Amino acid sequence: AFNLRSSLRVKASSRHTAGLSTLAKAKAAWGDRLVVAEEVEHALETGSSGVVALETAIVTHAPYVHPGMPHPTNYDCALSVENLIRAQSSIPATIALLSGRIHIGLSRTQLAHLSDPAINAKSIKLSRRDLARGIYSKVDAGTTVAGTMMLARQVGIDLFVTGGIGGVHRGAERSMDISADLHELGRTPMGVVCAGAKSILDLGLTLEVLESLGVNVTTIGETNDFPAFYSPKSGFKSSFFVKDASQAASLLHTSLNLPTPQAQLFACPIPEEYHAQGEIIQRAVEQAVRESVEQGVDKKGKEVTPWLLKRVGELTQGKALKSSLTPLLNTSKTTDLEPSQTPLNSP
Ligand code: PSU
Ligand code: MN
Repeated sequence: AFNLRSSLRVKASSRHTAGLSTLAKAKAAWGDRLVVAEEVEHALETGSSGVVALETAIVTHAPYVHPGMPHPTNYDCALSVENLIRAQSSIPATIALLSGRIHIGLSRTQLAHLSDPAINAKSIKLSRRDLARGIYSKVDAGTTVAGTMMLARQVGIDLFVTGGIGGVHRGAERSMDISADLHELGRTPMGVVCAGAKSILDLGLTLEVLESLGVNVTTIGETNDFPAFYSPKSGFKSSFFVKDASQAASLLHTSLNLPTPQAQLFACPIPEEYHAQGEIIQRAVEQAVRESVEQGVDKKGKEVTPWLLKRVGELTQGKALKSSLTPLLNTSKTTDLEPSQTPLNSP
């Protein structure tokens, strides 16, 4: 979470607007379909603090998304992330659909509602394509990276923090299963901070598609190693690296002030001390993927991910869940940023 501090944020947003703020325009455009929490509205309108968007698909889709957080871990984790952001004097804006209305910033009661297994069993996983039907059917929905970015951008939020982004699935050359997250990164100008991509994906192809879509990938660290969520290195390289969060903020500031729509994707490797544990889990992921191919499960479309996650859970006796919280919590700590005046290093 880079707190793109007041002046910086206001400057970046005012470029998009003449007279009316982005938020005021969004309110006019969306009417009562849009509900913005008071503290989020205050921060956006006054620039008193940075605002950081958060997704909720990992809250509502506990059994199907990776890391597969069961109740009440989903609620606790979402709240911990919000608290980490507050600790860096930014305002968290957790985004979801509640009864078909877009909410930017959730109360604890709303977050608890969304985390409840009885409720989230009926919730939809909302990506860009799902917005109209979600509003029309007045459902509750957890937003994916794509869904969250799209809605955050509407109200003028410049920064979004998550664990792992979606990407290109293994075997996508046949299945065409490529997450809408990648396309959203190619069309929505904001900073997205992650710990890598979902561990079950094909990372090489994911980076290729990001390049095709015009998305720069920046590692925050000493090298341009692209992290693999559970471990600091994936064997693949990012297109750029910066040494700390303040350089990242400067790059983001530059990007937001260009008249081009792409997001800047930042990858925060997990700290070295989690590496060993991460290796064990990544090996279980590889084994589960191999078994899915042997058993023909890999051809079953939407069933593949839940199957793989269940198998990884069995193979690691539940350790995967605990470890998967680390990268998410870590990205949420990489944060309060004064923009740096020092020049960016080039890889
Ligand atoms: N990262 C993970 N696990 C997940 C997700 C991300 O490690 O489950 C969620 C995010 O909400 C992401 C979504 O945006 O999965 C992508 O889903 P799909 O591949 O269906 O686009
Ligand atoms: Mn998909």
